[in-house]
Amino acid sequence: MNRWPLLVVVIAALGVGSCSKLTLAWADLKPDGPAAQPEVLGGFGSQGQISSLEDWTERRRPALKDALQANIYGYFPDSYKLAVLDRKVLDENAFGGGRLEEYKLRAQLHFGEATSETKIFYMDVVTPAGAPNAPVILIQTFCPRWDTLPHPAIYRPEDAGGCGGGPATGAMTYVFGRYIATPPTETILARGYAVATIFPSEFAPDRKEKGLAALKELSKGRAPGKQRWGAIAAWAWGYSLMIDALEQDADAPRDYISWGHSRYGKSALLAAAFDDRITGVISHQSGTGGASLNRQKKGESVKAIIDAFPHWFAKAYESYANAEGAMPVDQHQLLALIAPRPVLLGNARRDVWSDPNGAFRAALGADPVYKLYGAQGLDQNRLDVWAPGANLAYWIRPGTHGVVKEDWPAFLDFMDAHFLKK
Ligand code: GTR
Repeated sequence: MNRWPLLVVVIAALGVGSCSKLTLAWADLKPDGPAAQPEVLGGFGSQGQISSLEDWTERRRPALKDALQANIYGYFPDSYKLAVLDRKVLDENAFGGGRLEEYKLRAQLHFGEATSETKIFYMDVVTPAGAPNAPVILIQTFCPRWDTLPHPAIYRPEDAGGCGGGPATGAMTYVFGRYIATPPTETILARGYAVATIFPSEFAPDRKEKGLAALKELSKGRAPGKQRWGAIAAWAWGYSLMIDALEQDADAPRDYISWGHSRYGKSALLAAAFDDRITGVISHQSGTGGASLNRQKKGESVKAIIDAFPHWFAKAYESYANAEGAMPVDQHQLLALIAPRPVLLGNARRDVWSDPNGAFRAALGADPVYKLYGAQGLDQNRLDVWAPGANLAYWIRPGTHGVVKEDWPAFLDFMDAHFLKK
């Protein structure tokens, strides 16, 4: 008897259970729930007034960054250094015509006088032939670098696992979509974009105990009272490290687009909020702690996320479990920090665990700040309008949690609208 179908279903069910809750509910296609609420620091949003762009950039923006670090994500390091230890071309003709390079990197960070343990990790980059300054999509996924860019020359430590090959991968892509681990790199290159990837678990493992231990080590020496950062913030820092490495030999300004799905969707947003060199974001199904409002939310609650992933956030976030209403900040303010840069929020109608409607209402709440810059913020009043040219673009498709066939064409259309040099 052929047992594969049964095995695939069992693995798939386990995967869905741990990564997003399978549900038959679907998101309402009109804003459905309270508008973005906290009016931190005099606030903005439906009632809030910001007196000027200067008021926003000089006063509220820095204060909001502090509030997000203090209440949700923990503190980024005071300073850090990235060194390129080695860089080599692995293949001049990879993925249908790209130059594949590998960087060996060393990061060292400081809180106050203390220096953390040094972290060594790798980055792989593929650039379209003849376009050394192509916009770069910075990618982090659940799977190691050698799965994101499958190529035999990519360095992998001995005995290193991964997502590649075998029935488990089949089950994973069956449940979470064909692009969950591996993007369509040939198509991306042909459309004129480079891809860079790191596996952030190389410096901040996505594991409760190991992750917390690494984060404590990475936070050594922070000022008393400053929250230890969580993995979401450490991975966000990972996007900045990638840019540091790529910038070292850039001979022209480049576009950098932080790309992430789900937990890395949260980090991709946070990275752009804290690093102005990121010129665009694609944050797919980022949910709680990402684009979706914390208050009165559907799907994953603060309690559910900190119980399942205690290493993702600062300790302070725990105090808002079942008390989301007391939060002095909310996720529309994270989105507003990215203004006026282009952001795409990707969603799926039945991925109610990540609360697509809450993400839409957060975008509505961030919109006034886009307008303040004179940028086209949200150009839709319901969830199912697709306006890729808007700087706050919201995309929803049918289906569930994952990166599926329809998603990358939408991501590419959004990037073409914003980053393709005419
Ligand atoms: C889920 C988690 C979500 C989301 C997801 C993922 O289990 O509850 O917040 O980030 O994992 O990363 O796939």
